[in-house]
Amino acid sequence: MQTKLTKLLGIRYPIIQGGMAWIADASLASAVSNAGGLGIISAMNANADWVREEIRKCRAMTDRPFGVNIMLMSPYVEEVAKVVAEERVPVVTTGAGNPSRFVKDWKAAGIIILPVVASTALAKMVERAGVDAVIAEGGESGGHVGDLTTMALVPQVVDAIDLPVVAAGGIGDGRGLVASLALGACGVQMGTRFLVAKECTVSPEYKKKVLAAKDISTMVTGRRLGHPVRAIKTAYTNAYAKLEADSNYPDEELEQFGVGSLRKAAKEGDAEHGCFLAGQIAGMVRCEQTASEMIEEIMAQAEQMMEGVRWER
Ligand code: TUI
Repeated sequence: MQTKLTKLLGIRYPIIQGGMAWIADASLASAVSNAGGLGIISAMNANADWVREEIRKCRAMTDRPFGVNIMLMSPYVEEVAKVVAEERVPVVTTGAGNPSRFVKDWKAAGIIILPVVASTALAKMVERAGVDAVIAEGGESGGHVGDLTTMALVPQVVDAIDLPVVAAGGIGDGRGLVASLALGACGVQMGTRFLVAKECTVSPEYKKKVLAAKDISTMVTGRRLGHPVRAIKTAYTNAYAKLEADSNYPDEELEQFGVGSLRKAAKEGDAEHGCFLAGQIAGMVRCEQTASEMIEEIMAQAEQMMEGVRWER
């Protein structure tokens, strides 16, 4: 399936793997790229040395294009922004902020830039800054979420800018891919489904929680501090929600309550103190598969549905 996205990135299938903090490393990224999608290394809150090492590991495991996701709230964002330019990473995606100030340096290094946006306002700003495409992510996604749903956001972003738009949030199979194309997107980004890829090095407990999830198993916490995140409901998210609703509980202590929770879930599988970020499609994720099996299954389902249907893509 050729689309504006496969042509822009030089990949076989219009599927980008989401940049999941503490999870998306060179192992998962290279597997997705080798399977014909675009694998992404998450720079999360890691420093420049860690990011450089993962980039080099990924290059050793694939000769296909791959990307790095830069979380713009990271304390190391400036040094990581330099590393991706020095290493001439093929693609950079960004999250949780406005990446406009980095665009000039990244374009000078030949990098294809795809910011994640949660509004038409940011989509227009990054278009003016000179990015190549945008990823419009609805609040069905896991992790840091915006207010709009994918169904409402994607067509409005498509209408607002002249760049290719990738849909994200709530997409986990071929039906979601075809629906995204119908909304005017040229491809999808998926995170939650890839959590249970065989090549995903996340803790076994994390995979178990995703596989056991049903439709209503996720919730959003963190609105009070301005950083809403969607995660699987656990004792930890329930405790967080209680503290968040308690106006006598200070913001600083709430902030402290969240520190380290992503790492504890991803690396240690700590069910009590870990925050297991996942999107609303967790309930559709049924089995562990290789990244290649997932992508081939999604594409076969999408191609079958597309038979007889031809939209611009
Ligand atoms: O960024 C994500 N997902 C994430 S980041 C993350 S790590 C984290 N840890 C603690 C607190 C918060 C985050 C886990 N998951 N997705 C991309 C995304 N970006 N979703 C929404 C946005 C977004 C929201 C507002 C992007 C820009 C924006 O505008 C801000 C501005 O400066 O205009």
